Amino acid sequence: MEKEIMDTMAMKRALTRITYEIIERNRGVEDLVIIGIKTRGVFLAQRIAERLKQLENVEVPVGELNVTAYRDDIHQLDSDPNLPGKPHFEFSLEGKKVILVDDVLYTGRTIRAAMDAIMDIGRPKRINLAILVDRGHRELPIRADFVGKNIPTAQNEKIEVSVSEIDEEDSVKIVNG
Ligand code: 3GP
Ligand code: 5GP
Ligand code: MG
Repeated sequence: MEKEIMDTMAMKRALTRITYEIIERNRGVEDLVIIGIKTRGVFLAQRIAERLKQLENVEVPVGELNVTAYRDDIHQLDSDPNLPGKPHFEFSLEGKKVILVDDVLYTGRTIRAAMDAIMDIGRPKRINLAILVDRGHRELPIRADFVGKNIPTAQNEKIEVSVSEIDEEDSVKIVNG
């Protein structure tokens, strides 16, 4: 059983609100960089950057982060020589205000890994977290600064996030079982 929680317009409004909140919290966009966590976090990060351009007429750098190598359960995976190592961005993180972007926040382990990866290559001034859906069940003391929607879930429920760049549509659904 699945139930749609957000459609195209709802996602659009949530991302627009988050963008305004980012501008307000930072009193502008100076020294901002946006880092999207693969896979869908990257498309959300790009959309926020597009809105920042529309609203503030500034191109904020966007980077992509694959946190696989920094996960705390990595030893459980087959050791893969093709695992990405330290991240690389086209821009420096030194002294920057980083906005980390992901689609779903759950245990918080992905964000811990992302912060580890970022600290490995630089010393940003600050890291904030923007999330489209917070589904609860945190296992670490991590919270989001900007939230599209809080969707309390049972452990056996999943949040299905679709983005038109790689899926057929923009939607957030709650899926049972
Ligand atoms: P994403 O990379 O676009 O975020 O983790 C790979 C994909 O599996 C994710 O896509 C996410 O949508 C989906 N997924 C669904 N439930 C889970 C979960 O509990 N943990 C993880 N890591 N991914 C999940
Ligand atoms: P965490 O590390 O906080 O447990 O999980 C966050 C990451 O796992 C996110 O990048 C997200 O892609 C994925 N994830 C965890 N639960 C879900 C879920 O219910 N739906 C989706 N789409 N992704 C999830
Ligand atoms: Mg994700």
